[in-house]
Amino acid sequence: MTQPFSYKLLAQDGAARLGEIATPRGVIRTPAFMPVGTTASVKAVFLDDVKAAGSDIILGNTYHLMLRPGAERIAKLGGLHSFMRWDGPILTDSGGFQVMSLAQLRKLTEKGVTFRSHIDGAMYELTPERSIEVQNLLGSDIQMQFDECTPFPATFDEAESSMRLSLRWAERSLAAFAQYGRPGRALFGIVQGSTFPELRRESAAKLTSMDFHGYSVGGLAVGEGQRAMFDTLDFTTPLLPTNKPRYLMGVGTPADIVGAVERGIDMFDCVMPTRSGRHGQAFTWAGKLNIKNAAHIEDLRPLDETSTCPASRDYSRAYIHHLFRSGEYLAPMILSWANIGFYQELMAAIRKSIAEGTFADVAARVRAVYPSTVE
Ligand code: PRF
Repeated sequence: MTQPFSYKLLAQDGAARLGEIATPRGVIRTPAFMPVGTTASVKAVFLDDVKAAGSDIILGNTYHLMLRPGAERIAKLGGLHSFMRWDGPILTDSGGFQVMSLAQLRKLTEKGVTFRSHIDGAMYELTPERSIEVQNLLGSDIQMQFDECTPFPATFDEAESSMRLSLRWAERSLAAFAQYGRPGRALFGIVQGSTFPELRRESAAKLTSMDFHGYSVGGLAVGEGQRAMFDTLDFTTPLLPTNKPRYLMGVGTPADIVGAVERGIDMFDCVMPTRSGRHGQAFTWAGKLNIKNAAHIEDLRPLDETSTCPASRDYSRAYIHHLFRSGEYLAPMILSWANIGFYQELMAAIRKSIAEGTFADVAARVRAVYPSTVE
C-alpha cells in the first residue's frame, strides 16, 4: 500500500515546531529547507551533494518545466524524479508567481493567466486546472494550488480582490487534484491577503475549511520588509491547523528563517544559497563573507572549519578566491555546495534545539552573525 502523506508534530519550543512529514518517497524532517531546482537542476550542485548535505526534499517549478522541456515530455521520459535522478520528495510551485515575475505580455483573468514565454516568445495559458495537471505530469509529491501572489504594496481593495481570486482558484485546484492526483501526493493551499490581518483571516478560514494537506503562507518576502513579514506571520500562523505543515514561500536569509521558525513555520525554500554562491557570497557560522574580496588571496583557512560539508571544510579560501578570479566553473560549484551545506546545518541545529528546548540559543547565535533587519 502506498504510504499516505502525513505530518507528525514531535516537539515544540514556544511556537517553534519539530516535526516529520511522511511521503511515499521518504520522510521530510521539519523545520526543513528545500533547495531550489527550478529547471530540474539545483544550479551548479550535484544532487548527491545536495542530499549528503542533509536535504530531504527539493523544489521544482511548473512554469519553467512546462515551457522547457515540457510537462508531457517529462511524463513520457518517466517523470521528473527519474529524469533528474532524485528519488526523494519533490515539491513544485504552481507557476503563477513565476509567470508574473518572468513572462512577458501577461494577461490575468478569472480563468487564469495567458503569457508569452520568456524562452521562445510562444503564447501559453496557465489555469488552476492546467497547473495541477502539469504538476501531476511531472510527478510532484507536494503540489501548490494556483494562486496570485499579491504584489506589494497593495491597497486593501486590491489585496482583497486578489486574495478572493486565489480562493476561487484554490477550489478549482482542489477539484483538479481530485482528478489528476495520485495516492500519497499532497496539495497545499496558499494563504494570501498581503499585510492585512482581516484579509489573512478570511483567506486562512476559507482555506482551512477545504481539505488541503498543508498550508503555505504566500505573498510575503515581496518587498514589505522583515518587520512587516514577522508581524504578518504573528497573526497568520495561529490561524493554521496544528496537525498540518506550514510553508513560508521564497524565504529567506538565516535571520528570516530563525524568526519564522519562532513563529511556527515548518518549511522554507529560497534561491539564496545557490544564487549567492554563484556571486561569491559564502554563508558560514561566523557570518557571510565575500570570497572575491582581496582579503582572502593568501588565506589558507577553509570557509568554515566547524562545517561537516566538504565544500566548506576542505578547500582553502585562497583557492576558491583564485577560482572566482579566474572565472572557473568550479568556483560557483564549490560555493553553492558550501551554502547548501550551511543552510542544512542551520536547519539541523534548529531541529536539535527544538527537541532540547534550547531554540532561543540557536536563534541568538544566528542573530549575532546574521543581524536581523528588524529594529
Ligand atoms: N505564491 C506562489 N509561489 C511563491 C509565492 C507566492 O505567494 C512567493 C512569495 N514570496 C514565493 N513563491 N505560488
